[in-house]
Amino acid sequence: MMLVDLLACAHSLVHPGKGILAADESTTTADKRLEQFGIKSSVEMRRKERDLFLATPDIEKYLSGVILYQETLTQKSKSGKYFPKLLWEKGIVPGIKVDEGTEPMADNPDELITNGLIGLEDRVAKYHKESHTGFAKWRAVIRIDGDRLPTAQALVENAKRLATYAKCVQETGMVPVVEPEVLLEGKHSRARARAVIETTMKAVIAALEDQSLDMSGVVVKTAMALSGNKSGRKDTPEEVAEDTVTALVNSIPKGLAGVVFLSGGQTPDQATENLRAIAHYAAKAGAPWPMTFSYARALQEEALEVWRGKEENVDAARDIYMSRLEKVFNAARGA
Ligand code: 5MM
Repeated sequence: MMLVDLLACAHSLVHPGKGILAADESTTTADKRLEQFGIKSSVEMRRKERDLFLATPDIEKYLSGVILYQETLTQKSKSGKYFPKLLWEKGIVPGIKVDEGTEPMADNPDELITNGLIGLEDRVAKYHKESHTGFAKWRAVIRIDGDRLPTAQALVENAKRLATYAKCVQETGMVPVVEPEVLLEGKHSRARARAVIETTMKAVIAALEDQSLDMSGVVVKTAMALSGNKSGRKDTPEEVAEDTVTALVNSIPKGLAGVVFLSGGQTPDQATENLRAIAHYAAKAGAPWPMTFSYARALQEEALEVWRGKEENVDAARDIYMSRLEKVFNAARGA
């Protein structure tokens, strides 16, 4: 893919209202999610789960891209087509998760560092060449604990790795989706989440600039600014919108291709209503880049609950999935 294609791909991913389905749960996470809904996991059951979400007719009305896990690249839909091909034929860009998960940091085991730089260049080139992926995602995980965490060391080291991966992906001709996730877990206030998102994003942008990335071909994936899930506080969508957009406007330069949100453990309704309020506030505040969704749980969990791994439930599960996609699509447009 030439640079011009890369930029076109970055812009198509954040096409107004359309968003990205994050179907890139690693095997361990995918198994945990299936088991949560009473589904016995196996390679074939994970393939059926991916088929449920990727082969639903008309998802291209709402989705610009889907992030896949490596196992899914070489699996086929019920129709006999490889999943990346199926998506391209629908006009949806297939992407790939290229990080290899997190481990505790050597100097501070309470914080996490993301692995996957070893052999990255070869893996990225292979995914692009053999599976025709158009973008690649790397997730760093940032924990909040009062004023103690995150440490500057965790922010700088994770930002450096995000920038190194992003450079490698861009040089291969794919769009990097750069995800520093600030976790919802904890007793912290929404103000603290906002400050940490802003500081984290500043560290990431500085690292990307150090690597001379073409920012117009970069998509950033972020959490929303929310009170911690053990804070006892429930934020209104307007509060979330103001703090989230302010943190991002203060840290992300004009010229970036776009910003996408993860759902991070919010209910599907919360993730929808908060996104709608963000779209309204962003328009009012004049945020300089498009913003949309890149949800995993908030798009899939209602359908998994209905599906429960059974063929006879596929149609009903797809109905509820399409209904959620439509709600989130409208919310992203502020409608
Ligand atoms: C934060 O997780 C990302 C978005 O998902 P939610 O909308 O559910 O928060 C998601 O893309 C995540 O990176 C993948 O599911 C991979 O997660 P694991 O834990 O398997 O690396």
